[in-house]
Amino acid sequence: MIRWFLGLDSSTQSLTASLIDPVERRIVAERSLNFDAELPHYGTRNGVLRADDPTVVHAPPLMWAEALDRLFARLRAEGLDLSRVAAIAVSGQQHGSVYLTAEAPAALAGLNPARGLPEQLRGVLARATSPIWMDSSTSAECEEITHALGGPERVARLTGSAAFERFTGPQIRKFWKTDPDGYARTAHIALVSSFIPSILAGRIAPIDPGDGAGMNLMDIARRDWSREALAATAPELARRLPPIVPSSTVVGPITPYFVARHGFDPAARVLVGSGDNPCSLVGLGLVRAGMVAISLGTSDTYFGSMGECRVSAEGEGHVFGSPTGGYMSLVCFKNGSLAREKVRDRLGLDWAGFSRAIRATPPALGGRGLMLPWFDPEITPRVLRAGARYRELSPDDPVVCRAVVEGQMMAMRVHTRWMGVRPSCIHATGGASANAEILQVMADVHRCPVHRFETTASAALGAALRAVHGGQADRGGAPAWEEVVRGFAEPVAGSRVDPGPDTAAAYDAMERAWREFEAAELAR
Ligand code: XUL
Repeated sequence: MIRWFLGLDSSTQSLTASLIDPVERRIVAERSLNFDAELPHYGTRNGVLRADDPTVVHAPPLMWAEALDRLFARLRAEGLDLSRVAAIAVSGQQHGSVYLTAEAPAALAGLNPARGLPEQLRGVLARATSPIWMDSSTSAECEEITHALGGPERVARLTGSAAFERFTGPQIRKFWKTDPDGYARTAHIALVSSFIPSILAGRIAPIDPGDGAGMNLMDIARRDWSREALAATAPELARRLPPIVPSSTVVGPITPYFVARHGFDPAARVLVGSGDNPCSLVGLGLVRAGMVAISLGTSDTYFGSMGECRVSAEGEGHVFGSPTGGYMSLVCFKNGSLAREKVRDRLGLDWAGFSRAIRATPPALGGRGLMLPWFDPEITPRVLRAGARYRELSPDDPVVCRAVVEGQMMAMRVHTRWMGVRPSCIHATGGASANAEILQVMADVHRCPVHRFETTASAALGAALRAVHGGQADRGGAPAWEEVVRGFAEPVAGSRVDPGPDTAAAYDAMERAWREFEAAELAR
């Protein structure tokens, strides 16, 4: 009997399962459970609970737990035999934290299959709701931590990111400051990606360097807790955190609860969890240094695999541990689809017209005209005063279609240089990756081949592939990552776009002018 591997992605709005067969290299099933629709008694909207203060965004951890039972029951109802699952790995929305009392280990170890998870876990939560990545209520705590650690550059060099409101350390500090009794009741702090494996394995699970790096608490170079960062965050934090272990570590066999309730094999292994971005890295096949994905969505995200740990001196983007052993970067550009749509709408074009305008305009606009697409306040580089900037260019000229895409790609080229790796290939995903002209500009500006990826659940797939790798590593033979992802994380056939033969010089010249323009606009 061929064994299956299960990836679970506990994301903001849903829990997704990706069940794969590594021998025939096929996805056996991919199913999602939407929290709002299927667990309405938690009262979430888009998976979250909002407070009067718009910066406060939480979610109920019992909902994430109950979703496990629901999704497993549904897979079984479809006739999928879960006893075939050899190993399970979890992906979680990054940064979110769960606060557990000293009674949690006993409750997890003794889960009774005759009763549901929420009623058995409710009593061990030291905090009823979990702050998640959309919460931005910790600016004061970010400042305090930054000050204690010696400035933003120091925090970035130490932990892989400057202090960010959504990161777990600032959130823990806020909890300690605003609810010292709740903090005192907390014996264990979990991430979403360690809470789910804790339930599955029936014991407090460790944290991996992929999601540990999203806390402002981990020494990014050593991949272990930074005593200094812990001290700057909250008292006696070390004893509340589990160890950090490599992403391929097996936490233990699945707990008898899931064997009795859903028919899992008692020998099925549960791996340490990781963040959704590190899991997507694997799910998109970025298993070698220099491989990059660009996701063209509402915001554009550039994330890539790095061999060495390098951090941006300007605090641009984030560095997380990669589940494949090295590091990954993640840089977010706020003005993505939104900026492209603004240009298209102003010119009264549809997407076909937008593409025609790109084709009709020479690379780098023939050396005439530049644009910075900051329609909204920008994250990278940090721009608070919104408004697109034009040099020698009218916003009503159709060449702006090419200018906006080139401006976006040049911003990525310039603001990811700190990674010290020239991309060897780019995997393009997200809605706008269907546009051939945009992919050509991407290939030309970054000077490497671009492949299109059509993935809907790259984090769940990445987790399933981690389960294959970790499940086999545990048996003594760690397979090569290229071999693990082969046949699963593959680009759309025939989608390769190569850089044009004579575009390099034009974009090198453009880069010089563009850097000068951007510096001048940032200084204003
Ligand atoms: C990454 C981040 C988000 C969440 C979404 O830093 O905040 O991508 O991981 O799930």
